[in-house]
Amino acid sequence: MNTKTFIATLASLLLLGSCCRTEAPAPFGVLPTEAQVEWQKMEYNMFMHFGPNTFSGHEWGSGNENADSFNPTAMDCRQWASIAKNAGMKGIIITAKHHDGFCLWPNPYSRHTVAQSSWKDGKGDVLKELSDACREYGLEFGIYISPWDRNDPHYGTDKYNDIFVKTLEDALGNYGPVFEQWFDRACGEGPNGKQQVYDWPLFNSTVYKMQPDAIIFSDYGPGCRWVGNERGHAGRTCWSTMNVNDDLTGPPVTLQTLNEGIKGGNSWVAPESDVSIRPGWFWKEHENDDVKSLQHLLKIYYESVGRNSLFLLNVPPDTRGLIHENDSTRLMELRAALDEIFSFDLASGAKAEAGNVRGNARKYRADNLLDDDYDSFWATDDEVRATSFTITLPQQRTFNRIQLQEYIPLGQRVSEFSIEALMPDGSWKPIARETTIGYKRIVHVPVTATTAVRVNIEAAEACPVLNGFALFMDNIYISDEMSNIPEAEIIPETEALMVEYGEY
Ligand code: FUL
Repeated sequence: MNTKTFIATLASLLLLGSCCRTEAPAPFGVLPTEAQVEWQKMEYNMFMHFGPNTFSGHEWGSGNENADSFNPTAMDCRQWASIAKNAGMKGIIITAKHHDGFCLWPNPYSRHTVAQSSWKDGKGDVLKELSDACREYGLEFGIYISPWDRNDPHYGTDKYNDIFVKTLEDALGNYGPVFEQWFDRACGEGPNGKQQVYDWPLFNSTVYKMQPDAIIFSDYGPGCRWVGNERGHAGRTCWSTMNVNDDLTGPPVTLQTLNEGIKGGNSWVAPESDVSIRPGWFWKEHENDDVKSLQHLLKIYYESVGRNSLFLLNVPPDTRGLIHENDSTRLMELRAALDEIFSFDLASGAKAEAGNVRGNARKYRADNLLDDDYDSFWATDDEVRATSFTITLPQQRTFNRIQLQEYIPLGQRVSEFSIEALMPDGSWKPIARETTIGYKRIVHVPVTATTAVRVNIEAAEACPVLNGFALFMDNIYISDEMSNIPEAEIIPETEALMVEYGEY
């Protein structure tokens, strides 16, 4: 071996040694559970409000409605599931019991259910039909069970909490896996004039006993949180963490905190953006022409999925028990638009280089940002919290969306970043400055033609760990200014009722 070869061999052995010795970045702060990571990867799900309100045109039923009023003439849960599947959604969450107390399954602990109606001679069971359809179409199945019950005579007393637990056990125990349990916090008075005091720790532990992997939605989680509005809009700054008490309830929280989360919060409760495709949550004949526009739905997609949140789109079945043609047509338009925008990554074939790579190890190099492996990531040395990576494209490419992803199994870290594009004269032009990234961040930038993009991580709570970078061109969504989209925070009828019942 001559001296040159000896030095080269020694250098590569040292390099190999340093790579193998490089420790993985330590997890930072509170972390998501494996179930929460899988839930976040679902991105886009269907919400369905269905029950006596579908037939009365009300948003909140009184609980006194005749059970026979629930009478879908042609209900077909396979139609719902096939539409959700074709729309690219991963799961369906249905109002198994809304505030009126009416149960879409024959709940033996209630006197206000499908079994008391003449629909299918009292033998119908929406949860059975829907959970079967979800299985058939490879979708996850979730349920909304409101603790408020305007029918149950025990509501307002301690006994009601035990009845509610039995209700939960029945719904969660008989229809296979439930990926999400949706809890609304609306709370009224019982026939005794007393407001119910909900036993949240008991309700949550019951859900986990029956469905250990279920994600529990409520304002505070513990699985995921409400985004703080009903227009599908997560904060431009959006942390997956928040402060939650040990008993998995409060403290009282503002709508802005729900929207943006809390940096360094003590619990991982990522936001879910629930929003209806129509003006109300339940079907109303007269709202037939009011299905949200493609532009509006795209805006919501960007402000939910593109801002570290899930997009839970409510599509209420009509009185036939079918998704109306207007809604399914719009869902397919949205699918086609998303496919057109996101099916080609304009960063394909690019090379990545970073100002710092953890331990100089191949395992953490910047190219990991560009592969399709969710679990391979770029990471820096522990002490490096601000640095850049540059993506060099194989040729000039034109785009207006930049997608970034943090590897959330190790926590959420980045609190400030900026993006620049290389200009023909060799200068770097700033095109974006934002705060958080989280599971997924889709940044809108002006239409940019360039051969290289530089992302500057300006500040992070711990060494940055990112697993995704992509570029897209959207020729469909016009712009926030031009799309002229109405901006009610909460569906007005619901908001009035929330205020009336002291929810906010
Ligand atoms: C709210 C409820 O009061 C509405 O009726 C609706 O179900 C919505 C999704 O949550 O808080």
